[in-house]
Amino acid sequence: MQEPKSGMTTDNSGPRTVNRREMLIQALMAAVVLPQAFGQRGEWGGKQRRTVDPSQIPAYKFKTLPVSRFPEMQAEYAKVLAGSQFTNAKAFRDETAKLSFKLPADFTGARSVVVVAAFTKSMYVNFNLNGSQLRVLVPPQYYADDTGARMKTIVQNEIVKNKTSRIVDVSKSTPLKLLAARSGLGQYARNNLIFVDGMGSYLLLYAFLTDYNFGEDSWTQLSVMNRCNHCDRCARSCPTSCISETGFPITIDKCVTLYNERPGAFPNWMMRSSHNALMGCIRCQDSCPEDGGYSSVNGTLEDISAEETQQILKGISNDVLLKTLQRKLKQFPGTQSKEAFPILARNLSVLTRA
Ligand code: B12
Ligand code: SF4
Ligand code: SF4
Repeated sequence: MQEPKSGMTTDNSGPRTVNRREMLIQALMAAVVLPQAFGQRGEWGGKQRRTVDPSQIPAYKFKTLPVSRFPEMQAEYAKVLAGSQFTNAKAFRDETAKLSFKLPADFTGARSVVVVAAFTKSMYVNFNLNGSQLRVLVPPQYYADDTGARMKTIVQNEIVKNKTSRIVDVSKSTPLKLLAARSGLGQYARNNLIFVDGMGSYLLLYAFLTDYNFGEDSWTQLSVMNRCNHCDRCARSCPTSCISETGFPITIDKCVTLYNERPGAFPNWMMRSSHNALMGCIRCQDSCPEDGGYSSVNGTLEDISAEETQQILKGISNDVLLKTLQRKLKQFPGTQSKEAFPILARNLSVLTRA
């Protein structure tokens, strides 16, 4: 009988090739299941940062709640916002004023809400500047993600599993983190984000109302992710010190994202070195041990040419440039209109002078 060649195994169903990809996946899988000792406060117990096999990360996870839970969540959300813990900054109040747990007037027959967490990786983009490349991060949420675009269809076909139930996307009008925490889909953490088992915090949340009755209620008490009780890495990594080492929630007034998502000059107190992404900020996620592995799963967008980079930095937009950038940057918010373009110009410019 012929001996199996190196790199091949035999079983009852005949020879099976273990290719380089499978060997790599096996090695990565072993790394995933290695226990992550997390000893001293705020430090990695082990020497190695966790690696994750991207093919093992679920595309999405979901939970459902009956809409009879809406009044409780509405009262809870309104009470928190009326308290003194949260900023009165106009940008924050404008955003949160749009959010509630109220049924839309044209869908009072909704029975359940489906809350979905979709794993969403960060992207990088290369700008060509002065003969070299500047590699810039585009965090989840600032580019059009394929799974996000298909989410309503996924909910209809894979979660509700019938074509007759009505599904309405209420992601833009619902307080998503509280919904995710109350449904048991995820937990709040010190950095004020929601973490979901198997995807860390590298996720986007979505909510859909449906007239389908799931007949279950996964109502969950609010709790903080256990690891946060003996860790403060996000607090130490936040460039503007918005995260408390001792309490919750964050000081939103200081959050880089509050300023770089919108037009206008950055506050004088914000150091140039605080900026680390084309929009938003990634520090409280990429420093978190619970996000270890997920933060390394990323992709790359199409390069921005030297000429396009120059045009952006000069702040002069035209229809052709906007169209090209919308395609290359996958609908990045600063490419959506001539009015939004100065946000892209400002955000890139502060990174080039860092
Ligand atoms: C307004 C907003 C912002 C504001 C304010 C952020 C904030 N922390 O509220 C700004 C512009 C700063 C922002 C920044 C970011 N955002 Co934002 N943002 C939103 C938005 C529109 C509303 C959030 C909201 O309701 N805030 C109001 C407060 C009151 O809500 P809350 O934090 O849930 O408050 C609860 C807790 O604080 C809790 N609480 C208070 N004290 C305590 C104490 C304990 C012990 C416990 C357990 C709970 C608790 O009670 C409150 C409710 O009852 C949502 C989208 C949506 N539709 O919900 C996205 C959303 C929250 N953002 C998101 C993201 C990704 C970000 C950024 C990471 C983007 C980036 N890369 O920069 C940063 C992260 C900043 C941070 N560390 O929080 C994701 C979060 C995904 C996740 N994993 O959780 C969301 C859900 C968007 C989405 N579609 O997925 N964001
Ligand atoms: S770094 Fe992660 S685990 Fe540590 S306190 Fe912050 S959110 Fe919690
Ligand atoms: S997004 Fe950046 S600035 Fe805002 S809390 Fe997180 S680390 Fe701090």
